[in-house]
Amino acid sequence: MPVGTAATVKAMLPENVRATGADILLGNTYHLMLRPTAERIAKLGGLHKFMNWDRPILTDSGGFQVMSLAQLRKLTEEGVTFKSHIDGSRHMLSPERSMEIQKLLGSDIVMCFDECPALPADRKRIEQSMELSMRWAQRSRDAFGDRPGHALFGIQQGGLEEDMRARSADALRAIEFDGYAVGGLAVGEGQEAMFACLDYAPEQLPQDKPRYLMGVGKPDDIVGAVQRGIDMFDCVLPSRSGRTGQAQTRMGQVNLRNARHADDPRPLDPECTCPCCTQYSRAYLHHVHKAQEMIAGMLLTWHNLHYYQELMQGLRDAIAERALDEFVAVFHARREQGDL
Ligand code: PRF
Ligand code: ZN
Repeated sequence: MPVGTAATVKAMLPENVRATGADILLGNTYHLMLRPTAERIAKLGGLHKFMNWDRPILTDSGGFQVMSLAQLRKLTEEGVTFKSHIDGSRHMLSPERSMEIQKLLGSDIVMCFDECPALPADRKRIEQSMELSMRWAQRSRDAFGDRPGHALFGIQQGGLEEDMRARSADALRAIEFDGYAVGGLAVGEGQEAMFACLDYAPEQLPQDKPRYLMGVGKPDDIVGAVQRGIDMFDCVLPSRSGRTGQAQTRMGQVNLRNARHADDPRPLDPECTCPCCTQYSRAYLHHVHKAQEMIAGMLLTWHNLHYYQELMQGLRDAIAERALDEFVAVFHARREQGDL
């Protein structure tokens, strides 16, 4: 899922996002409740109409963004109060309020309201946080109610502790959700620790429902997580890094800011069929990035989203053909070969 935090995938028209192959976008409760507010979006006909995206939208529930962006946070059993990072105004989020906001937005896939503890944290802190998130998961389920055509996903927590991940999974399975997220990872623990957790976490969740790893990741993170059973991802990387001159390619990451591209007439990735790679040179991308022209972010975001969508399609095809290991071997070999 490309990330459309503030009702836009930055630097891209919705029809262009669709042209990269995206079927679904992620939106954010936290940002939209502060500006322009969920009530205003509801009055204007909902988020799909507001942002001109008529396909599915998954919304994150806000707790994770409060913890990373808001000021003066106060966490209680009821929920969290905080000051907006935009204008300092006071707000409250709880499972009930998060469900209400996601309903006002018209979200197709609603995420439970959870708490994601910053790592490293001791076992006691992880346990208390996970138990709070599971009580909030039940309250989210109760507040969400029965909404045909809309899905509610639970979010597993439990840090890097296998037993707590298992307890969290059991609590979520007992409540019953339409899909299950693995939360609390990619928060600074590193790929090795994340993969060690993903060696057991997806198996603890139902095999016949989507399993979603929140906020991941770099291409090799995604490939490793798919090998371990994950079905869905969201990440700002393709759009955010595009705006800082970084491109993901089959050969690995390319930094267009680097002076070695200044006279290079070749496309960014000769095998890529996106407008950036078929119509522009590395020299041009280097120039417009250096000159801070808006087209730099537009072209690199387009390419990066195209790359990620093609990677995911490749993974799906490989799984269908029972050839995932071969696909992954080629993926790593080409990256080790490097940028030619
Ligand atoms: N919970 C929620 N959103 C998230 C996370 C989480 O744990 C993460 C962790 N990588 C990203 N986004 N609700
Ligand atoms: Zn391209």
